[in-house]
Amino acid sequence: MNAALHRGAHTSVAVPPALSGHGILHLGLGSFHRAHQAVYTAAALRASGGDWGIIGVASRSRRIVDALHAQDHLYSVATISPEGTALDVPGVHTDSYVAADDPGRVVADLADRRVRIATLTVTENGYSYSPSTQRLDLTDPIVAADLRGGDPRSTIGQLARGLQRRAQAGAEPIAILSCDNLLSNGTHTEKLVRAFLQELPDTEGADALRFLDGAVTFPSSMVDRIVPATTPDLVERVNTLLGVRDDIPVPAEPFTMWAIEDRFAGGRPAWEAGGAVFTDEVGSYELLKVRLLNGTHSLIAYLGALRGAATIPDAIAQREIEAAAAAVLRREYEPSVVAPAGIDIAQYERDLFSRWGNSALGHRTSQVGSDGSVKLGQRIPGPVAHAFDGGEFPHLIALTVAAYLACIAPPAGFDPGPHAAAMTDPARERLTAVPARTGRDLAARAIVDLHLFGEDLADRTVFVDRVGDLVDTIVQRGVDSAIAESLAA
Ligand code: CS2
Repeated sequence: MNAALHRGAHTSVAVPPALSGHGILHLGLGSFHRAHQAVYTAAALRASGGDWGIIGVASRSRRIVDALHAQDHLYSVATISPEGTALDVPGVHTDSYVAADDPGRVVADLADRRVRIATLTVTENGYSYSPSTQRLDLTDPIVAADLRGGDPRSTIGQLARGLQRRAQAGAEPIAILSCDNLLSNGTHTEKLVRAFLQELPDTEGADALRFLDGAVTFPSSMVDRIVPATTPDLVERVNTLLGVRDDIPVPAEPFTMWAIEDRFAGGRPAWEAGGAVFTDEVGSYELLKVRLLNGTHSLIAYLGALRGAATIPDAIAQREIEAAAAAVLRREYEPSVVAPAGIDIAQYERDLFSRWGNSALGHRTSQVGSDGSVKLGQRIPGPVAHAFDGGEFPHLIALTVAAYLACIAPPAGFDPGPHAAAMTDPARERLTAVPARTGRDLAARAIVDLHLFGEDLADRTVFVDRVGDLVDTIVQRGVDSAIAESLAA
């Protein structure tokens, strides 16, 4: 058995940068963070140094934290393409812990003057946002408990309580940087943190709100890199290449992108050394990515699962799915965006097809299809409104929603297959609680009653009905009929 990865180990891959202090607190210690922000931070530290080591916080799971402690906080990122696998060891984490095991520590770390940036990858589902009220979800029992006091457990509660403590402890400037696939993710996070503070009694919230006005920034950012879950096979492959044991390598594609607003109240690492773009056009980057990449990705995942494909590359290799993906991308998503300066949309789209087709990566349809109730709310309402405003009907986006419903809340007697069954979704129970008699019932329950995708979509009856009819087509005549009908419409 190989020795475990540690700072003195001799490996054939790059030596991790020297660390001097922890300027960053990261919430959400999953694979994406470890293959994205950590890699950019390693490049920044290698190029210009600085005390920008990262304390990583996992919300509940001990697995990554235990392994990081056992491995000197080192792990490898395996960049995988059909041409081969390249390894890097970012080595930028100074410490890590599980928030649930150490409940007061997130608040204390956010008040620590050495921490000047808090980054977040807590997923679309981690913001305690209610799409129906379009504000902080005060009906969420965790948020309600965080508002009453004690150690906060929701991300927004942790940020608000941490900033409150920081305001009392010297009010040192700090930036809160969301790295999740949400539109205007900085503004969104700020709005939710402020909403939390506004709910507190005057004497409690007012100081923190004044601190936010003067010394806290919430830059928006667009993050992009396809990072599938780690498999036992990858662990074995990496260990052979590395020559020492790493229990938690992260697989990732070669493509990577980060566009960030340059508003860091407490300074920042030189992330541009890793290729990050600092720009005032983050909004355009976000729309481009969340619609063209993520929106089309959802379609590929749901159609793929329904046609028996375990992975995204297997799905996109099927002629019917490739045709549907090309149509939703070019006819329905592309017209709703304006490319940021310097981005050639035709090239961007060609790259998307080769990224989805990266068969060496094995990204699972069940992974991309999970949490659709929160992901689709970011991806589809804007392009649907755009299509209707232009007198067009977004048939393939309707198909995306129908395929999502057929996977997550399959009508009685319909078996969407094992890949759909493996998708997790916070709305699964609410969607299936009342058995739907028809596709239209199911679509109305999701879009109108539960407001899964916001107010605007709930009011578009023709869209809701079309989604329902496509669910019936999938159930009665099969997914291929639904694809053919949508392409021909
Ligand atoms: C995917 C994203 O799971 C999903 O919904 O669309 O995780 C996608 O792989 C990343 O956003 C790529 O940057």
